[in-house]
Amino acid sequence: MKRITRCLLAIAMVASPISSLAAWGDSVTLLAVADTGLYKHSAEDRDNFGKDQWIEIDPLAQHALVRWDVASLPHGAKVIAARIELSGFISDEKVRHVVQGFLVTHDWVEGHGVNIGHYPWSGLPRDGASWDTFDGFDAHPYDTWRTPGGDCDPQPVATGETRPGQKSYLDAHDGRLVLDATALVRSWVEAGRPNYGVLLTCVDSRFKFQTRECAQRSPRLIVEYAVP
Ligand SMILES: [Ca+2]
Repeated sequence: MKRITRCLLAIAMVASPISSLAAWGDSVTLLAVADTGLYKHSAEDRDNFGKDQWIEIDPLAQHALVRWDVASLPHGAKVIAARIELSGFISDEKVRHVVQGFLVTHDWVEGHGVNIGHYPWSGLPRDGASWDTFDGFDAHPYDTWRTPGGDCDPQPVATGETRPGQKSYLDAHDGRLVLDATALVRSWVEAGRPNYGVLLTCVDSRFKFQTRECAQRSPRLIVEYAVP
């Protein structure tokens, strides 16, 4: 008898509106269209690293900006789930790396700066976002963030962490660092917030990941959605 009840319940769920949404669900994988690191102490906080192949993040002085173009999602799409995937490097496998993402509230420019391995950094193109400015200090010295290190909402809308035992180098084979970004993407797609990308920080350690300049390991955004 219980078995029959369960069967009837299952049939009822399939016929429900929620299940029909899921049945029409689709997914899209987006590669980053812009990314850069924001580093405090980088030649008075103004150097840009928009063309670097790596970004390092930590809680105090290193942030990342990453943006994807979500315009390919159909008008009226409902976001079922979304996740960010990062190919990265763990400096200490015993440390749990927790990464948080915040909704960016001001537009920014990726720029063409590259870390040439000298410290303190200097002589780099300053034509894109830095710790201090959102569109390049050389051309627009007064276009500073309201909050140095990037303007964003105070509450995180994406969170992820490394798994215990995950190898130091995260790629397509060893897995990636995955952030649940459902709330973030809903903010853009359903709540109408402007898409200026996400600001990433590492909560209590350092985490380094590869940028879109490394095409095979570009930050990815996977969105599962339904069109009612
Ligand atoms: Ca970049």
